[in-house]
Amino acid sequence: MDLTKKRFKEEFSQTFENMYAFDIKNSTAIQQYTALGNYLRFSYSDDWNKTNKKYLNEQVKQVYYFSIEFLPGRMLKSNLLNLGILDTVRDGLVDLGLDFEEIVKSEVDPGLGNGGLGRLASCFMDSIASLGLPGNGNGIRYRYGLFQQKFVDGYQVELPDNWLRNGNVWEVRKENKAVTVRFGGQVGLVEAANGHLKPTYFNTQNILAVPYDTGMVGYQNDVINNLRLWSAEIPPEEEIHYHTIAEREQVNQITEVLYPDDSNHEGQTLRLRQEYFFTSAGIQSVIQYYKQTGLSWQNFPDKIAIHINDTHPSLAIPELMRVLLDEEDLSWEQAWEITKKTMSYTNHTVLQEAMEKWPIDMVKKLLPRIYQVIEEINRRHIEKKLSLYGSDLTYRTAIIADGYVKMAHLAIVGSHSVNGVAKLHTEILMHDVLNDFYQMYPAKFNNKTNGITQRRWLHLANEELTKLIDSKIGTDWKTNPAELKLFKAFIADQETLDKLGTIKLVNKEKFAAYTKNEMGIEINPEALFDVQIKRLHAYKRQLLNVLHIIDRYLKIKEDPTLAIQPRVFIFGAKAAPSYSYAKQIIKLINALAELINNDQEVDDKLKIVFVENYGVSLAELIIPAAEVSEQISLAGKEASGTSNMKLMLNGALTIATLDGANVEIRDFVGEDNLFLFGLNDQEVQILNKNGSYHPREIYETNPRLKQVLNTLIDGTIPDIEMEGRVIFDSLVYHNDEYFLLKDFDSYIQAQEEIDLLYQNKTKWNQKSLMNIASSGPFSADFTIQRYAEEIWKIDSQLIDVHQ
Ligand code: 26Y
Repeated sequence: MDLTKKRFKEEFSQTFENMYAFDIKNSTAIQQYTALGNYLRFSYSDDWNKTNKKYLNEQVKQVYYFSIEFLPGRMLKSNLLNLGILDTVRDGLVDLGLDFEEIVKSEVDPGLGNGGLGRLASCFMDSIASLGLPGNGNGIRYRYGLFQQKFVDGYQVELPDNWLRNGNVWEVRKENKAVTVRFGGQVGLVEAANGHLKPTYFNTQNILAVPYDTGMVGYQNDVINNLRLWSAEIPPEEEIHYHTIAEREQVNQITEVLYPDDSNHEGQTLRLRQEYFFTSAGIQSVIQYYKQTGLSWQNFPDKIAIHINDTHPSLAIPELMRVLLDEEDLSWEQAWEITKKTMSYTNHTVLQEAMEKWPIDMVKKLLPRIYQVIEEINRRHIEKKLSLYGSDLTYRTAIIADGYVKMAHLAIVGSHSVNGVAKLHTEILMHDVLNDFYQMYPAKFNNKTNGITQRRWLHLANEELTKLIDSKIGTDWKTNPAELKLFKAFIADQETLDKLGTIKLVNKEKFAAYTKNEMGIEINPEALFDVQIKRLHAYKRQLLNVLHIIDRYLKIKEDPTLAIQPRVFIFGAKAAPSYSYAKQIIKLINALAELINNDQEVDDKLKIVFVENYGVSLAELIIPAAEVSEQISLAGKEASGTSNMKLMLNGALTIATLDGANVEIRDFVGEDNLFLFGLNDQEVQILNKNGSYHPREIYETNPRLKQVLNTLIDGTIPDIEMEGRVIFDSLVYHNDEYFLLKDFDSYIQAQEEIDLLYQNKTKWNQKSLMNIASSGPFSADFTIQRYAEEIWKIDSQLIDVHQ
């Protein structure tokens, strides 16, 4: 976007005065932010409109990314960067006497996701727009995002996240595009004009789905795609039927709050309502769009791709069938062909407890027509496969079984592509978790290793590192991240290595200022910063990290004069409110922090910082300051991980199990540049199969580990009587499901190697540089290119993208 500083200052000041009718000098940062956001939205609205029109007029194929979560983070800076006016605006604001960073901070972080899956969706939206690909997001506009986390006496307390309190400058409400979503009622057959009997719905509850659109600004390419989030309202003509506040509330509830759980499927009707609400609204809006093209239904899959992000939107399959059958009068065969060719599905988990399944009666009652369609999909699926695969295999793949509708089965049967999110994860899907389906549909399965947008996670989060890279290898890497590898040429350049060290130190100082001001914890920026940031889960093994910290603490206590590498252990993690074990681990970490941070003898040698309310904005502060990246999940459990990629990109060295995308990180950066430890996936499987794992024996025979574990129950760590006991028992007596005791020694050894290497700054910085330079392949731009070419079959609308 062309914008001079002079013009910006004039136009922005004018916008401010138009909005507020007073002088900008007397305004608050929030008002300045609001005016600036509005100003930017006005500035790109023309391109937004043009992008839309181009897609329609040229009838290009488009993808619709259906996701129940999007976690975009603050948008002001990223929009400025992508519009190409970050420096102009920043300078202009300084001239106006305003504080840019304060303005940035007044944007509330939209917490419309739990973690990895939602953040991935947002990285993908950035890449889709930046590559000039015709793509749209479809999701829910939650009135309240993921809860705000507070610690009270070390315990997690959840407060509502009223992210819309000050409004949302980026969204545009489009009541002209509202659609009706129907729940409940009955299905009857009524004779249609052509004499056929046609399913008709009676006594349904009709909900108005109102879209709020947000522009997804492409990186300096004039492309503005659309993210459409739906809000539930009472249709004005139905107001008369709502007599009590409780009845009205039931409607608002649908889009009131995000489910704060990413591991335990709960069979809650409200969640099913949410899922149908946004998929039905999305499908209807796609259909409305398609009708404008005037093309025949047979061409639908040539123009539309619909992607199902995990099973949450998999009702898109029967919903598209319903529309094609009941509203557009297609035959089952025609509708099914179109649906399968249109839909593709990504799986994000191997955890059984996170696999969605809905009680038959619930689906029948809430979505009677959809249930009929699913039944018929299932009947035909079984009928077709029975003779080919025999009854055992075939019935294991049934969509309706054991009283439930199995959403993953529906998603696989109803789409043409099924992908995992890292090489190892896809292997596990094919050969283990989804093997029955792999036998039936080998060609559907493919891998798409996750990626991250380097624009947010490097250009914006780490401007100094970006400048250093620019000064060494030029700026081509910004549009072709593969070029980052050119940075390897500086592996022996002392000046570059020193600069890397200085940049890291400055980022650590920034984080230290945060912990001091916001948490009252002083940390030494010269200490090694060791970071584990992700949702709290037993399988992610934050607890293994804790055992290592206790081991260090004991060492220091045994010999207070010990020369040990000072470390700061940084945690950021929310636990699902109903996940009590995870919450007990939070309490344990906080109690341990309390003990260690206040122990004079320990001093600077060891500190624990557990940041409250971890989210995208905190990640942007922590990641550039990180030196060690903890990716220590039990092998075979983490589908991919994406913080591993962000940390590597910012020069942290990874300590890892061979799990998720860590395997590919190892492949790209080389075994010498990260620290591997622990069981691999095969070994875990064997131990699980032959039942030969006895943690109690390890406890009894490993004196050091015994000492460490005993601190959980012997009063060493104050105020964790209950939690300490539960955690101790889970490890020692209840079979240590995630093999912490088994991996303990090897983890400690890897940590010792880290300490040792850190003594040699040059060598450390060399490995750091290798990590930065090897992270290009994890750019979401590449991931999205593969989705576009291999699954969605959509083309970039930029003329020079393939040059
Ligand atoms: C059904 C409900 C309980 C549910 C809600 C959210 C289940 C799962 C989720 C979210 C899952 C999620 O975030 N998975 C993560 O996806 C990332 C992106 O692919 C992966 O990197 C990460 O390994 C995986 O845990």
